[in-house]
Amino acid sequence: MSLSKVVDAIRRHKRFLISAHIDPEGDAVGSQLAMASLLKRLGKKAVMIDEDPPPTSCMFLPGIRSITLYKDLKDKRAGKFDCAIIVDCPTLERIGKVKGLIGGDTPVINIDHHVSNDMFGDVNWVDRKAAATGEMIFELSKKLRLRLTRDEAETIYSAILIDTGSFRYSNTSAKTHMIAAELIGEGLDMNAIYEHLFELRSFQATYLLGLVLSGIKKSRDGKIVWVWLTKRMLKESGASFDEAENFIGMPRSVKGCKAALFFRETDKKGVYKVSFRGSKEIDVNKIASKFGGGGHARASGCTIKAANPKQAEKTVLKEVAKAV
Ligand SMILES: [Mn+2]
Repeated sequence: MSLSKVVDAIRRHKRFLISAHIDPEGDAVGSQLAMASLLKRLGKKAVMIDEDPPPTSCMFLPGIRSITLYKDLKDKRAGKFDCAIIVDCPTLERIGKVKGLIGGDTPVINIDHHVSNDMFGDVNWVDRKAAATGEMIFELSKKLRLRLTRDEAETIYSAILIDTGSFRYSNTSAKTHMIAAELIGEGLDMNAIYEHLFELRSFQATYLLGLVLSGIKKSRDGKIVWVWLTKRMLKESGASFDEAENFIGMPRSVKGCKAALFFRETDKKGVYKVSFRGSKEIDVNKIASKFGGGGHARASGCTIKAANPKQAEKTVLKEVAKAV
């Protein structure tokens, strides 16, 4: 039903803005690229604009350099597009400054799979069972009767790979595998994609991982395990923040860990970002929501303000301790 409405809205409009959440990862970026490509094949104009750059690990994706950063836009007026498509984003606020480009009467299409999605669109297609927004773009291509090109298949496959941790997380379904099989059938080099997304890491990022792990901590019962990424560590290693995107997998895989946390300092003093990963007994979306964040039941994030890192840690751990 919602999917048909998305198709109707796409057919009715001509100039599209496509955006995704700040600090985008593979699902956000891959879904955007596939979406833009499909629209162009329908004879539409599509411009991808994000506040933050794509992660380094995704720079191999076809078309990635056609994503424009908000800060590089010469014309920042609203209303240049007759429709906005927001992918992989739980709230409109999460697209950051790009929101300012959407005119008051511009219809917004919301395509997402986050449990915390607040149905911000004029057309909302939210499938909380989808492992990745990429799966939904795949379904959309079917509905549009467009056979995916190899490049589109690669971007969608990468989106799915990131959000399922390469088919390891519990959100992976039989449907996920069936979609993957069809995508692979378009001639993808699965091994190369896997290496780009999960294995290849710069020397600097590997050094950074060492610094981050040297500060690993756990609660007395071992059910909560967390790490910190500080600006000092970034400086010492020479790595960029986005290269640390998979680091949370380290505390997460500690035996007995029910909730893994990844804290990081931001450029703003007193502002900290926290990523959460939970086991199946713990809903980390609920924990992140208490701090104005959100995401999925097993993976979520939030931003908090605190006087110092110790205080930020204490505030968050208190809420996590209640849940475990
Ligand atoms: Mn996603």
